[in-house]
Amino acid sequence: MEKRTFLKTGLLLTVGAAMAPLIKACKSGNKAAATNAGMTIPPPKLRRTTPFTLPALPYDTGALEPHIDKMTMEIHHGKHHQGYVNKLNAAVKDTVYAEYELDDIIARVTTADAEKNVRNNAGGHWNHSLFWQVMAPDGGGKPGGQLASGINAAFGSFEQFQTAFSDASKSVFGSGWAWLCVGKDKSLFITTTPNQDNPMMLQIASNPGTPILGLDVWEHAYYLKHQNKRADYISTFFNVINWNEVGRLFDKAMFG
Ligand code: MN3
Repeated sequence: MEKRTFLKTGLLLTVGAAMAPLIKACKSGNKAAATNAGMTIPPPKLRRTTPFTLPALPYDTGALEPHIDKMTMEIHHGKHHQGYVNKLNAAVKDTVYAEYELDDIIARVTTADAEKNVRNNAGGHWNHSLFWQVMAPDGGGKPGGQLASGINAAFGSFEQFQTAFSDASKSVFGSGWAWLCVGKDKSLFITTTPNQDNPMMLQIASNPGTPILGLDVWEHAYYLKHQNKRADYISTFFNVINWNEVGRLFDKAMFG
């Protein structure tokens, strides 16, 4: 090979290798028409000009005692969730996602290795932002309104829903989430996702839908109080579910 040709080829290969993750991210990020179980990725709401920030808790860190302890809430919100926010800001830098809103990132992110940090930290930010809202100090009891009818229609009764949701939460192997979702056909269903994935990740989720309730079953969510007893944590979660908020999300997903 002539020296000049070699230098040129060598340079191209180097630039090519450096650009590959970015190009990959751009390609998948721009894939706008993909559908999953009838759900289509909506056009992006360009553009976001400020970094992601940690949303304030809608109650005091000790407000969910004795069901969820104050120290767990302090670490879970102040350290774990803050960590996802910080890492997400770093992960989207210089990618196609840099100016996307969180929902738009979630809908587009793929399983590509180059997007792993975006996937994990966008999911972490989205999932916890929902999680804090679907709990409340005066929570628990049973849902009312349209949601009560929806749950009865889908699961037979509230008690049957509670059993199914608890079983799904226990079934997550390792770290992940259990969800109550509204599907494209407007029916309620329960699903789980590993790690920080969620059902709005249309390029990833095996059962896509709009989550209206989510339960974090990572050990960091319960280990300080319940140690290895995930079942106790799942059972106590039902004492703090904010059914008013879950009902509002249900109505929004069902009726716009
Ligand atoms: Mn968590």
